[in-house]
Amino acid sequence: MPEYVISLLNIQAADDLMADTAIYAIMLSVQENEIRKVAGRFGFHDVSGISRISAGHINATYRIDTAEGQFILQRINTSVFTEPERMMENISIVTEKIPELRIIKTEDGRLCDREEYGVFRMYNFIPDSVSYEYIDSDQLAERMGKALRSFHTVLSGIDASSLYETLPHFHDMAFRFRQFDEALDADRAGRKDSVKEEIRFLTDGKERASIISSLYAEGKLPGRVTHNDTKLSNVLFDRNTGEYITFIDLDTVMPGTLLFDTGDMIRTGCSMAREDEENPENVHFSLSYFNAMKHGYLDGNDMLTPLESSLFAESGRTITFIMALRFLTDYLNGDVYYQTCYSEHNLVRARNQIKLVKEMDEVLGGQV
Ligand code: ADP
Ligand code: GN1
Ligand code: MG
Repeated sequence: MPEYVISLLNIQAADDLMADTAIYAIMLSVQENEIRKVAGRFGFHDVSGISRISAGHINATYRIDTAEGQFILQRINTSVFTEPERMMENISIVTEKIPELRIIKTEDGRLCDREEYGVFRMYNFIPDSVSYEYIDSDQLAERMGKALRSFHTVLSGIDASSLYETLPHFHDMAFRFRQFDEALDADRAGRKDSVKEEIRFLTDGKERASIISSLYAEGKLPGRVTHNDTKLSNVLFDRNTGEYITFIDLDTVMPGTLLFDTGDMIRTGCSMAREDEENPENVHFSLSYFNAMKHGYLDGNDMLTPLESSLFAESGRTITFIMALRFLTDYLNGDVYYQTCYSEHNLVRARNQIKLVKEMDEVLGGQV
């Protein structure tokens, strides 16, 4: 499994990883200086190491090494999260229930730091932990299912009305189709003509893909506290024992349906390759992982209504579909939302999601 750590204090190591070292080196000197100042405002004036963790499409994440130990410092993407202080209030409510993950406040007691370089927050660094980009055994798939069941049990102790809706309409299919249609109309990057097949697949699939989102909007699926970004790489496991530690990336915790979370778990945990695998031949949906995950999540789970349980498989299809739609929308818009490393990155991601939806239909068709 790949590691996503680049030391900012070791340009030689970065050299192996970055295509354009000259530009990266300039970026490094600015960032290192910024990070030291920000860390100071959290009370850490003796930073001995800074490493960029490159997993994640939205925020910028660093591990900082200090005399008091290691910490996670994140620059929050304020184009996406426009009210970071309110988002941090949500996270504060949730982390009260998660002893493994603590917010480190600024020296003057704030949940995040808003200064000249942006908005930053800090957490304890969870040592000996690992997150995966894809699963390689039934055992891990079952563990992932159990992990989400236990996380949902923890969230069920929180009153949904106490949370701010950080990103309204996040999984609202009608809203995502409106964004898609706007991107098609504008065709800002001039890419529309090159992705006709993908556009057709998504357009034709609108009705079925909207089932869960419509049931939720109609109040037929209960509103609960949900994570909304339960992809595999947002879960930390113990590097030595493989045991689940905690979900991280709590930015999108807000009211939703549990099916948004089971869906993203299935999307990422039953794919046999990374989300951005460049060889489509390697992208497959694993029925075996799906069954293991399903046992892990559903066995002994008394939270779900019969309707929720019956839509478990459909949730995977729905969230995989919505991600195809969102990646393709961003591709059409010229890659303005997700971090990308090359010009076709969002297209590769979108195509992989489409392939997974097609394979789900082949192997799970009857489970809906
Ligand atoms: P993003 O919002 O950009 O996805 P994440 O919060 O998911 O950022 O963090 C990115 C990566 O950083 C994670 O996949 C994980 O590897 C690592 N990470 C984040 N928080 C912690 C933590 N508290 N302890 C250890 N590693 C962490
Ligand atoms: C983003 O932050 P990250 O990388 O965990 C996105 C999710 C997508 C995911 C796809 C706020 O999550 O919705 O499912 O990428 N987060 C936001 O990998 O848009
Ligand atoms: Mg993440």
